[in-house]
Amino acid sequence: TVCSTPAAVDNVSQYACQRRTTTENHNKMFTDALEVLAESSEFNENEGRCLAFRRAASVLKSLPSAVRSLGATQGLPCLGEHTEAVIEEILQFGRCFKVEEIQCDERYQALKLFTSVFGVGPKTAEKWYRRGLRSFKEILNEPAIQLNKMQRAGFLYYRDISKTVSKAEAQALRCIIEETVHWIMPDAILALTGGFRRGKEYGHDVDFLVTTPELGREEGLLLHVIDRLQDQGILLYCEHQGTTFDATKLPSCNFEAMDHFEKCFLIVRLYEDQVEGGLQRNPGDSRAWRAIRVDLVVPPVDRYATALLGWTGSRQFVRDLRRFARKERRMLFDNHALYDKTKKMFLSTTTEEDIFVHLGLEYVEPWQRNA
Ligand code: DCP
Ligand code: MG
Repeated sequence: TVCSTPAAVDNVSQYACQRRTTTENHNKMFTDALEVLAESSEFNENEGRCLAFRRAASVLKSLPSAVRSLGATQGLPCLGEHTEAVIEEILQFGRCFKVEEIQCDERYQALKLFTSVFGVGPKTAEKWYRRGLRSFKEILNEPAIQLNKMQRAGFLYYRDISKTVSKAEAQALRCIIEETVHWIMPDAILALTGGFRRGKEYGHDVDFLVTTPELGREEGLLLHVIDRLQDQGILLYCEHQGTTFDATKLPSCNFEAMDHFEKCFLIVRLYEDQVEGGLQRNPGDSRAWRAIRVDLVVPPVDRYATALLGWTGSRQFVRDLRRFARKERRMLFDNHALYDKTKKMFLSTTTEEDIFVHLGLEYVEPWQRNA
């Protein structure tokens, strides 16, 4: 498909929450390149540039067809001169010199490798790089390096958790978590969120929201769920964080800040024979399994809608929802609440639709939020 008529790209909003972006990306060639540039900017602590490249990539993802000429990008928002140059180069040569240079860069390679470990962020990766470390072997053999519990698990299960998780594996996990949650509390509410709720075929982890129909009954539920998973022998790693949620606090302006709901970051054992289409093994064989990263988040039920919207993502979609709320509506939105600065009051949100209505936005389905 060719996108050459300027009319085809007319009226694309600068806000991802006013665009519909399915998992079908017609401009992967460009967005992959921009993602490398964004990541490299992130490693260089240039947040402005990083965000600019991510916004540009997000706009291209929303287009109904492939960009075939620079003219086709006329009138699109968020495409700066750097992005235009990248698009032009790829159109002309099929590749971008700057991107290839970054991919060959020793520092970029090391930071990318290190941050692919569960529990290792850009700061730790940078520290290791500065020490002259370049490989996992060097890190693990360096006596002065003290890994925390999360990083130890990250290395221990690296092979499995760096592999993508399929939709079938996510469904199998959903069954396991559902059975466990409902065994404890039959009327508890469970939702698969993250990329799988957006219809993605693959993910890096599996995200769930858990709550109860009555406010307050969620207290203690997660610790109980963790105990049960432990009893089943499938819990390989667990970090539990208690709630620090404060209902009187205004929604945060800082997108990078973690929400305050009770949650746990897990690594769970999933047996192959629990996955539909998984390999059938001969009787007597030891059961084959893989490790998978799972997040369980427990908002109180009156915060379920904001939490669901926040955890469904994509990151870019939610980031722009928050920016739109602030800039266009004088409202503050985060995973906990929606607040109207003009009326000086919290707005009630029972469903995701309510949030879009309050913001004066057309409803965007989860599968259209792959910005
Ligand atoms: N999120 C959040 N707070 C966190 C972590 C994530 O609000 N501390 C949100 C942002 C994401 C969504 O939850 O849009 C899911 O996070 P993931 O990192 O799991 O991203 P995805 O599920 O979208 O992608 P992937 O397929 O990589 O798992
Ligand atoms: Mg996810």
